[in-house]
Amino acid sequence: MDADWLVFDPSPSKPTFVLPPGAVDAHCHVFGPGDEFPYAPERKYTPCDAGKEQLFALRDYLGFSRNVIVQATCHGSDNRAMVDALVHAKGRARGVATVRRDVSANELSELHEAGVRGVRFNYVRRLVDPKPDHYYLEIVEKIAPLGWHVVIYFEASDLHEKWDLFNSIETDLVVDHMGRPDVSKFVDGPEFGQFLRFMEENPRVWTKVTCPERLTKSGPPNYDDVVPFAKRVVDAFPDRVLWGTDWPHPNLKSHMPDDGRLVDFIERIATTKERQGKLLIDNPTRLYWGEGQ
Ligand code: 0GY
Repeated sequence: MDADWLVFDPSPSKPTFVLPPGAVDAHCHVFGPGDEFPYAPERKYTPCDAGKEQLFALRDYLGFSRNVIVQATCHGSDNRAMVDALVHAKGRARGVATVRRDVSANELSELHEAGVRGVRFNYVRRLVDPKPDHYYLEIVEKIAPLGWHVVIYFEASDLHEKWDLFNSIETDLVVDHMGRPDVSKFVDGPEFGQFLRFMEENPRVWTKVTCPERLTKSGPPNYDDVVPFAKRVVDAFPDRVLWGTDWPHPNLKSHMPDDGRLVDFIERIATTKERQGKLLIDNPTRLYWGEGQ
C-alpha cells in the first residue's frame, strides 16, 4: 500500500444508535486482496487490502442487513473483486460497477446476474482521468435498458460544467457524498445552493449523505460542521437519500473514522424514525432490490 495510506479501524466502537432491521450500508468498497484480485495498472493509489470477509463482519457488527458495494478506482474496470463479494453475500449485497464503453451486452448481463444495478462515473481528477462526455453517454445507452442507474462522483466546483451532461442522462443519478460541498461555506450559500437546485429541478437525482469524515474541517469525532449540510438534504429530499459507511475509507489523510461513531452520526441528520426508515431501508431497497430488479 502507499506509504501514507491510513488503514481502516480494525476494532470500531459499537454504535449507540441501533440500526433498524433491514438497514443498508449503501456505499462501501472491497479492496483486493491484491494477490487474488490485483489492483489496476492505471490506478492512482494502492490501498491496504480490505476484503469481503472483513466487510461482512463489519456489516454484522454495526447492525446493517445489506451492503451496496461500489467499485473503487484502484480496481479500474476490473470488477472481479466486487463481483466475488456480491456472489458470496448471497443476495445481501448489490453492486455498482465501472465499465468501459466497449462493454458487451453479455458482460452487462453477467454483472446483472451477480447483483450489479448501476455504473459509476468518476470525475475526481486525483482518482481518474475523466473521459469526454460522449464516452459516458455511450455507456448510459447500454445500461439504461437493464433498469440500472448512474452513480456520479465529482467535486462541487465541477457541477456547473457538468450540469447539462448530467441532466441529459435519463436514468436515475446518484451523487456521491452530496457533491463534496466545502462545509466551511454557508449551507445557504451559492455553492451548496446550486447542488440543492440540481436535486430540486431534476427528480431523477438522488444523493448519498455520506462521508462526514471526508468533508469535515472541524474534525472527529462529531463532524459538527457537516451536520447542517446533510440534514438539509435529508429534510428536503427524504425519498432520494442514501447512507453508507464508505468503508474502508480510501485516501483519508487526516484521520481514520471510528465506524461505530459514523453510524451514530445518522440520527443527527435524519432526526425522526420516519426519516431514518426512508434513508436506511426504503430508499436503498427501492433502488437496489425493487420490483423488476
Ligand atoms: C469514495 C471516495 C474516494 C475514492 C473512491 O473509487 C475510489 O477510489 O471512491 C476518494 O478518494 O474520495 O467514495 O470512496
